[in-house]
Amino acid sequence: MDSRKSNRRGFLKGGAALAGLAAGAAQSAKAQTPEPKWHEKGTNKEIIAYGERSRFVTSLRAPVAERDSPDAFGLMFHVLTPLQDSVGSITPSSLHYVATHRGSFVPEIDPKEHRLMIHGMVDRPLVFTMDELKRFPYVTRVHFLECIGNRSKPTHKTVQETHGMTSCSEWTGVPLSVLLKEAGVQSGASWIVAEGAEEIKGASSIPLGKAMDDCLVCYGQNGEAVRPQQGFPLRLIVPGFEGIFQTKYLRRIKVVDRYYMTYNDYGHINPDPKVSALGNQIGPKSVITYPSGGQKLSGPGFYEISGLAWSGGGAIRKVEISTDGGKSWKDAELRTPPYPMAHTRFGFHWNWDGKECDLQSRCTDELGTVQPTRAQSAQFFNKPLDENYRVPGADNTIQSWRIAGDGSVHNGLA
Ligand SMILES: Nc1nc2c(c(=O)[nH]1)N[C@H]1C(S)=C(S)[C@@H](COP(=O)(O)O)O[C@H]1N2
Ligand SMILES: [Mo]
Repeated sequence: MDSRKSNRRGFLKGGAALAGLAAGAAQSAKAQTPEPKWHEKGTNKEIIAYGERSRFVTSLRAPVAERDSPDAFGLMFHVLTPLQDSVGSITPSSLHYVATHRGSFVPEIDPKEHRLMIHGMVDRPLVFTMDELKRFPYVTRVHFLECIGNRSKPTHKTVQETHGMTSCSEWTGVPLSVLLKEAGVQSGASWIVAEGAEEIKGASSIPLGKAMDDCLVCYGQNGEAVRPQQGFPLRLIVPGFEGIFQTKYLRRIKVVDRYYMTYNDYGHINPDPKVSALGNQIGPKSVITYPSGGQKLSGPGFYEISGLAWSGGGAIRKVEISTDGGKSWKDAELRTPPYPMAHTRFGFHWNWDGKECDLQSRCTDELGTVQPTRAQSAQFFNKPLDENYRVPGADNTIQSWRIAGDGSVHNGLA
């Protein structure tokens, strides 16, 4: 049976309920919407010089549950994107998750003083100023980032807690391959080590093949300069690889002939280049953001299930939805262009009958890889789930949201 068709039928059935909800509006829109109050003219700097969102929109990032951020010493740790309020596929820069290690403060870097050095196994070691970098041909691409620590636990209540360490931006920068060709990579080179400017240096070893393929040296994010928390003035984007490779405050790239165990790589990467070339890729992964944990449905009737899907293996090809805890699946619709290694929004028309049920999403990427269940993932890593029901490796497993009879939504792991 064509599941799209059945989804469509569901939508039409739901039309009646929708019409009922909106009936009051038909009489006079003017009468129902009060006259707006106005911001004080000319006095509000935020409104004139740099736009602020409405004060009625209050969605915020939050620290991970176990750790205050900033802590008692004023140090900052991971903060999570409020995915439950997300629409479309781009994360507002202000709400991008932040992962900062060993509690580093956000470095304040003067772009006039910042330099990028490329050296090691190259014919011409080069040092670029920001102005020089901006003279190179650039590209703009949409890519997600995700921290390897992004994993769902039974104690997590909301999608911000279970999945908030992933975000998606439009990145602008120079292809790393262009800069490496300018420097002239010597034969025998097989890896690069990328280093950030701040105290812990955020260094990562990256296979040369990946560096020459699609990595970007970025100075732009969502139409403006990369934000300080995301690496201003320069950051490396390694599309589809786990977060730790996306070196912020990028100041140095060394071309080398072997893998280096840097601070950041410890425990993150397999020293065998063949294994690591695929082992560092994220996903495929997806999650329903509405309805999700902590939200409440107001009663039986039509709902639009909405969520995000992404994969380090390329573009998202398919997203399926189950409303019966994974027993049966129907195709969702992709609602944003499925760019490679980018968040892709999906939607699904659903009529809730008011009974308790489990909602799940499952995606497939362009390699044909299907998002696994927790049991399948444990089997893949050949290790049992731990006492917190966590998967042993990177967690790209299917997330379940339980809808209770009163419409409240709960983590299906709990
Ligand atoms: N220089 C530097 N780069 C870094 C890090 C860091 O601490 N310092 N953290 C890494 C980790 S673990 C992740 S998940 C991503 C997070 O990027 P974001 O903070 O922009 O979300 O940056 C990576 N790059
Ligand atoms: Mo991370």
